Formats: sequence, structure tokens, C-alpha cells
Amino acid sequence: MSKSSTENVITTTCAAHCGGGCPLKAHVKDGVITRIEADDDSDNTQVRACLRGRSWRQRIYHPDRLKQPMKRVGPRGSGQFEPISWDEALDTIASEIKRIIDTHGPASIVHWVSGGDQGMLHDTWRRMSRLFCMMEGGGYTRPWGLHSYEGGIFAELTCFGMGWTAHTRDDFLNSKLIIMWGWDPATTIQDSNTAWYLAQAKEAGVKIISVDPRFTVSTATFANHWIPIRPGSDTAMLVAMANVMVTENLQDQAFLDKFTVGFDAFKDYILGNEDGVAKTPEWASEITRIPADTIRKLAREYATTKPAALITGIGPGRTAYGEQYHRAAITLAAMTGNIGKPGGSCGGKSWGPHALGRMGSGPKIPPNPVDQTIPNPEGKLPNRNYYIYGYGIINVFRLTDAIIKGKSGGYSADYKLLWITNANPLNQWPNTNKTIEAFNKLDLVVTEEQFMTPTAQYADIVLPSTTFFERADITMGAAVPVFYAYRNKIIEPIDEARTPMDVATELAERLNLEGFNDKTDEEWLDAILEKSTVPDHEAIKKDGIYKIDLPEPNVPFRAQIEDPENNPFYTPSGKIEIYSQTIADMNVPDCPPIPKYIEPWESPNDPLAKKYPLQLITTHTRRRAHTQFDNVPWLRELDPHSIKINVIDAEARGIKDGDLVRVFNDRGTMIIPVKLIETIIPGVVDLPQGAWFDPDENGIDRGGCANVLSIDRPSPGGALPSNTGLVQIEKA
Ligand SMILES: Nc1nc2c(c(=O)[nH]1)N[C@H]1C(S)=C(S)[C@@H](COP(=O)(O)OP(=O)(O)OC[C@H]3O[C@@H](n4cnc5c(=O)[nH]c(N)nc54)[C@H](O)[C@@H]3O)O[C@H]1N2
Ligand SMILES: Nc1nc2c(c(=O)[nH]1)N[C@H]1C(S)=C(S)[C@@H](COP(=O)(O)OP(=O)(O)OC[C@H]3O[C@@H](n4cnc5c(=O)[nH]c(N)nc54)[C@H](O)[C@@H]3O)O[C@H]1N2
Ligand SMILES: [Mo]
Repeated sequence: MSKSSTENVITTTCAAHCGGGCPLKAHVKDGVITRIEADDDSDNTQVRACLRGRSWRQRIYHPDRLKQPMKRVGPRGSGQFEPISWDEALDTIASEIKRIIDTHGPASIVHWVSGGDQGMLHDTWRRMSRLFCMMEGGGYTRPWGLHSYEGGIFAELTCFGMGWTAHTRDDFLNSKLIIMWGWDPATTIQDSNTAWYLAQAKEAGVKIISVDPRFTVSTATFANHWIPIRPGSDTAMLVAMANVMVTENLQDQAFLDKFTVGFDAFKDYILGNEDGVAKTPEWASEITRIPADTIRKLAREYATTKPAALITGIGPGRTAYGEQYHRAAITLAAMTGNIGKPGGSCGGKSWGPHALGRMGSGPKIPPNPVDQTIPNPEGKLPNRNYYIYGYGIINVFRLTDAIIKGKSGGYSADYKLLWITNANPLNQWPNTNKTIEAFNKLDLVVTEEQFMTPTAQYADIVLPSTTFFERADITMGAAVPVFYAYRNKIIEPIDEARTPMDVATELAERLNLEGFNDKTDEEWLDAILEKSTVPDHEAIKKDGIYKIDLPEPNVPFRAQIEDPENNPFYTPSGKIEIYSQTIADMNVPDCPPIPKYIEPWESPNDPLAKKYPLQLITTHTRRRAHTQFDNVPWLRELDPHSIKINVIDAEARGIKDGDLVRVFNDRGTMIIPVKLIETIIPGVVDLPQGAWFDPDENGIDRGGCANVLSIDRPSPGGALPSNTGLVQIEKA
């Protein structure tokens, strides 16, 4: 090391897939990152990174980083790969793309991106979409539906006609009561400073109640009460609370009359006028295992404490009929008159973009001919195209089925090529064994990756990708203060890793797509900044961060409530739709026009429960962002992977803490360590999702990948039901 070498400190923002995007300060010496620190801004509110953000160095410089392109030479999953040159990799891919489009049509190409990195230039959805759509006779099949919160999106679009319904977190200080319903932001972040605002609310004396099958970190830290609930039963609890409010005349009838449609139909349902079953707390108690009096008390407290924020997490929405839970919660928020009011909440999903400030976008995407020619049979909700995956063809959770069956199964094409970026679908799509079957059907699977992930193990060509430290980009941070970030390139690409834009550009050259990319990254970023509300472009480049001061908390639908004449809701009726004619017209089975409790499949009442008596939930853990960081030594040491079981269920099976156990159902089997806890309700086990699938020679997963056990059946509203499923556990 030369003596003159100096250390620079460069601010960037984390790319990890939790929604936080927190500032990180990278210390760089001689082209190497030697240390990473969190925000220590002394002038503004700090946005501090979590343990994952601070451990990035162990991910960037991990010995397992992919060093060069790899070609599979043994059977899928065999782990037999050979390094190849970039030229060979890109030549092969280019000729395969041409062949596949010519022979099978553009719909046979499936393009899958997820949240590995959230940069606006290298987010990679745009550039490859542009590439496929610029091809002669091109386009590609795009799935619709989000893993994260499709149930919430469905409910918000149904009730409000739009999906940006979360208040900024600083608004917690205006609440008198906060109900954290299936929500553990101390672990899942979802806007960097969420826990900090909850801590302030607690200190200010705001009452906080948690409704969750687990006694979570957030419950322990912030809540006055914990109400343990059986997974999948939330809608029953919510409609019973509505029953109490109506029976005791606690609802805000003036709000309902002025701002909603269809409350009477819902009232008929909860009072039992419709089906002869009154949805009383006693009725719900059987389903939820919560004492009727507790339900009654919470209903009264929520109805009479104003304003109150019902923060409905998205975990309970990732269940069979999860959309009903979100719709019921929105209905309760309307019944208590908490929508559009400071300190209240919309009852929509707990998380979502805040429409604050504006940013330009990267390369333009021509219209996708495949989207245009094949009608979307599902997901036809008003404004569904709000979201990236707005107007795709196949629900994401049916993709494996679609790939396996193709046209003979009634799908739009026989699928041949799967292009994967920023995603680990073999691990993260439901029903891993079925996903393997689907991968085996494909002619070509390409993944751009940083590691030989489980997905990469089943791909044909693996292209080494840079991390965001090795390229420049722009991101938006979700927090208060809201911020934009200019991520400077901090180090050179590791080994032969290339940036997503470079990969697409070189592929486009081979495909003769003229004009595909006429800018350098810096020019693109300037163009993106040009269309933004960031005032000083040089300053953001230098500082890395531009924080936006909010004069007051952002409260969605404030205008609709304060000046309804001029601001109708975005629904067909212009009101909050408790009854939705759109849903009625769609006529989807088990998707009623008012929110209803529908008994989920694989509930403890299912005959299958005799064989598989335990309900499985697959939570998001602090130890990982999905599959990312699973291989980081610091985090592994912190929290070794295990399935969590209540001591009562463990004793009944002769299982001791730390034992290896067999966890199984008809979809798959794994053998992993068990952890005995008292902080989960009996009958429920928690296997934190995102651990890497690692099958032994008998196909038994030794890695503990939750999706070996999960079901690939979407809820009628499109939600991923990864918290619905039955398993059995025995000592291995
Ligand atoms: N059972 C169960 N399954 C679930 C869930 C659950 O709760 N339970 N949750 C679901 C949810 S909410 C989600 S959002 C999905 C997440 O599913 P994924 O988004 O597929 O999961 P990640 O682990 O974030 O995968 C991101 C991948 O991108 C790679 N990557 C990171 N940065 C870059 C980059 O710059 N370039 C490239 N090319 N690659 C990069 C990482 O190495 C990683 O392998 O999982 C879903 N699956
Ligand atoms: N550390 C970390 N943070 C993350 C992620 C990560 O992988 N790691 N992933 C990010 C992404 S993409 C997403 S989508 C979000 C996911 O964020 P969430 O969906 O909010 O996270 P989960 O842990 O799956 O679920 C939240 C809580 O719901 C509870 N729960 C599960 N099923 C039920 C149920 O049926 N009823 C009730 N009442 N509660 C239930 C769980 O016990 C848990 O405490 O997190 C983001 N943040
Ligand atoms: Mo997600």
C-alpha cells in the first residue's frame, strides 16, 4: 500500500430488498472498501442502516462472488458448470433469443425481475423489456401480481381505486392508538425510520396493540398488549369487530354515508341477515382462538379512540383469501372514520410508495406486442397498471404451472426462455419441487447474478453482475425524511462482473438493435435527474443524498375527505367502495363484492390437518433480505437458521431444542434444526423464508427453503398464500 494513499468516504444507499434503501458511508482506500458506516448526519434526522446494510462488505468481497460467466455442463441442479468468456455467453444467448422468437414467437419468452436491486437505471426491468420489445416480431410474456402484497393492492384498488395509502411514519405521533396487525417493522424495516417513529409514539404515550401469531421484536419493544391470533383467521376477527361496532352503534355513520358505498350490504353480512350466521365475537373466537371479550374490547377501543391507526401488515395478506383481510381492514378504517385524517390510517397495506417528489425514468420501453395481443383474463381492476406488473398475462404464482403445461394447459404459449435478473425464483417462488419441474421444461434459463444461488444452479447460463457499489445509479429512499440518492460508482467491478446496462447493450449489438443505448450511464443519470424535482444536481452527486423536508406528515386521501366535491375517490363510484360492483361483475369464484371471511384451504379444519397438523408461516427475518445475505458470516453467526416451534408442540413430539427435525407435507421434505420458543401460538410453526434450497441426494432439502413446503395456488384476488399451509414435524 502506498503511503500517500488516502481514505475517501463516499455516501451511497443500500440496495437490499427490504424497502429501506438506507444511506451507507463507504470508506474507500486504494480502490477497496475498508469499512461501512451508517448515516451520522448532524443537521437532519438520521436514517440509520440496519445490520444487513452494515455487513455489505462481507457480501461484496465474499469468496463465492461469481467471477466469470458460467455455462451449465451437467444436469440441472448438478452444480456442474464451466467458466466461459463473455463473448461466448452473449453470442449463445443472442442466437437463442433469435431462434426462440422465430420458432416459438415472442410470448414464449418469460422475463422475470424482482427486487434484488432497486436502482432506477440498473433496475433491469426497463433495459431487458426494451430489448425484447425492440426485436423484430418481439415482445415477451409478462406475469402480473406481486409476491409482497398483491392482496393489499387488490383491496386498495377495489376500495380506493389506487394503491398509495400508507401515511408517512411521522404521522404516528398524531395517533392516540396504533394497532400493529401482523406487522413487525423492527425486523422488516419497510421505510427506514419506521421503528424510530414508533419509539417516539410510545414515549409520547400512544397506546400500541399488536395482533400477531408471534410475540415479535416490535411487540416486545413497542406494544402495550399482544393479542395472539391464529394465522389466516384475521378476516374473521375484523368482521367480528365490525359486528360489535354495529351492534353497539359505535360506527361513524356520517363518514360512512358521505364517503362510502355498500355499507348496508356489509352490515347484512356481519349481522347474519345474509347467511343466517351473525359474525359475533363468539363466532370469531372459535376461528381465531382469541377470547370473545378480547375481540369486543379491541372493537370498542378502536371505535372510540380517535384518531387511531390500524396498521395492517402484509404478512396476514399473504394467505388464502388474503385480499379479504385487507378489504375488511379498510372497511373498519372507514367505519371508524379514520381515513384521510392525521393520526388515522386507511387500513390498506402497511407499506407502499409515497408520492413525494418526482424522478425521471431510464430507457424507454416500446409497447409490448405480447401484452397487446393476448387479453388479460385476470387482474382487471381499475388502475391495476399503476404497478410495474400491471398488465401481465399470467398470475406470477401460476407461472410454474404455465411453464410446465404451456398451450396444452390453456396458457398463452409454450414457454422456452426464462430471463432472470435481480431475483432468485427457484428459491422464492412457491412450491420449489414444482419450480424445478418447470425449469426442466425450458430451453434456456439465463440469470444475472452475484452468487451461484439455488436459481443459478438450475440455470443454463449464469452472468456475473456487479453490486451497486460497482456502478452508478439513482434511488429513492422510503423514510421520513424522504430522500433521493445518487449512488456513485465506488469501486471497480469485481473480477469479470458487468453492469446490467452493459450486458443489455452488448446483447443488443449482437441482435442489431440500433439505437438501443445511446448514452453512458452518467448521461442516463443526468437525463433522469433532469426530469426530477431534485433542485441541485451537482450537490446530490457530491453528497449522495438529497433529503426532502416534509412540512407535515403525508396523509393519503386528505383532499377527498376535506373537499369531496372537487376530489372524488378514484373508484367508479367516486367513493370508498365497501361493496364493489367491479368485483361483482368480474364474477371470480370466492371473491365476493363485499369483504367476507372465507375459510382458507389447508386450515386446521381441513381433513389434511390429520396428516399435517401444524400451520406453517414463513416470516421475513432480520438475518436476511429474502435470500440475500444468507451467506454472510456475521449474520449467520447472529441467528442460525431453524424452524421455530412452540414448546408444547415440541414436547408432544419428543423434540428438544436444537434437534434436527424432518418437516414435510405432500409438496416436499426438509431436515433442519429446530428452535423451541414460547413466543408463537401453539399449533403454528415459523420457518423464516429466504434460506437457500440445498437438496441432498434424496431430494431432501438441508437448507431449509420455505418454498419446499409452500403451495403455488394464488388466492382469487391474486395474493401469494405463503402463510397458508399445513406441515408435520418429527424428530429426524
Ligand atoms: N415462502 C415464502 N416465499 C416468499 C415470501 C414469503 O414470505 N414466504 N416472500 C415473497 C416476497 S414478499 C418477495 S418480494 C420475494 C423475493 O424474491 P426475490 O426477489 O427473488 O429474492 P431475493 O433474495 O431478494 O433475490 C434477489 C436476487 O438478486 C440478486 N442481486 C442482488 N443485486 C443484484 C444486482 O445488482 N444485479 C443482479 N443481476 N442481481 C442482483 C441477489 O443475489 C439475489 O439472488 O420472495 C417471495 N417469496
Ligand atoms: N429483514 C428483512 N426485512 C424485509 C424483508 C426481508 O426479507 N428481511 N423483505 C422485504 C419485503 S420484499 C417485504 S414484502 C416485506 C414483508 O414484510 P411483512 O409481510 O410485514 O413481514 P412478515 O415477517 O412476513 O410478516 C409480518 C408479521 O405477520 C405475522 N403473520 C404471519 N401470518 C399472519 C397471519 O395470518 N395473521 C397475522 N395477524 N399475522 C401474521 C408474522 O408473524 C410477522 O410478525 O418485508 C421487507 N423487509
Ligand atoms: Mo416482498
